[in-house]
Amino acid sequence: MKRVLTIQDISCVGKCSLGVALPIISAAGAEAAVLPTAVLSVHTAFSHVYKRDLSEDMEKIFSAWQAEGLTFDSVYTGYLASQEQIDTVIRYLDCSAESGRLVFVDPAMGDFGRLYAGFHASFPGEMARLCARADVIVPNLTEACALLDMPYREDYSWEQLLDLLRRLCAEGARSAVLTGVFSPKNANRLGVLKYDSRDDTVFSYFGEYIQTGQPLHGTGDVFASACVGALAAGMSLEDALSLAVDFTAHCAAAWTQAEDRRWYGVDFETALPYYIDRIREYREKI
Ligand code: PXL
Repeated sequence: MKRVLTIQDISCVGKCSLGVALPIISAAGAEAAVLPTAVLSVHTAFSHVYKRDLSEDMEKIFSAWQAEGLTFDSVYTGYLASQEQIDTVIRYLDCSAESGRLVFVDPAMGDFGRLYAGFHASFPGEMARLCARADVIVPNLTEACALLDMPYREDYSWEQLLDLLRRLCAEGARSAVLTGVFSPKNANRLGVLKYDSRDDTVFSYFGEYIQTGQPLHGTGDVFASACVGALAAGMSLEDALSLAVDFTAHCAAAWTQAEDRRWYGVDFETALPYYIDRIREYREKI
């Protein structure tokens, strides 16, 4: 069984970060090891947030794991609570380099052209240093623009989006995947655009765009976790991305059908059987 280490916060209420990564990676049939970066009473889109930063503990946990000789098949980072934490993760990656280990970075920093509450304008520059060490990065447009210190614009052309991805790879990432991209041929299809620097290839996949009437929180975390789980199950990056797009659409659809439509997160719970079925179908085919 693959062992995936995921490094992100635990928002006690909020259906994001470790709250979705743990169940989704487990559903993929992989072992989920966690390193919480912070404990938050709720995620930062709420108004009253109590936060305990775990930077000091992270360093000690890494050391304790190294003393145990613990290694991971993949390392998946999400919301990091401070620039110091980015340095800690980079140090860990550099001193524990294992051949064949997948480094997957979701530079969770913002959405809709704005950084999440609490992040300083210098944070994306630090996050770019972590992205440079990744095999796969999955920014949304806000994060991609912030990483490159470019203006956020919703009307970038297809060629300009590809150029963003090429630039992200030029900084070091092997594959750069832009999330939340509309199909240029069909405005009802939403998905991903990937550039792979190893073989200079472009891949895109679009699933159903679910009209929700309001922005949904936590979909980036659901998407990234589903992709990491599918990779741990053995799928190619293209197949894992396609499944993650479809699963995220199912989570949004489940949310639209729920009676209580909680504003702070999607209903990934009721969509999990779909994800498990797709992973099982893949396993039965190979
Ligand atoms: O969903 C990304 C995320 C993760 N963790 C925390 C957040 C957010 C987005 O707002 O606030 C604490």
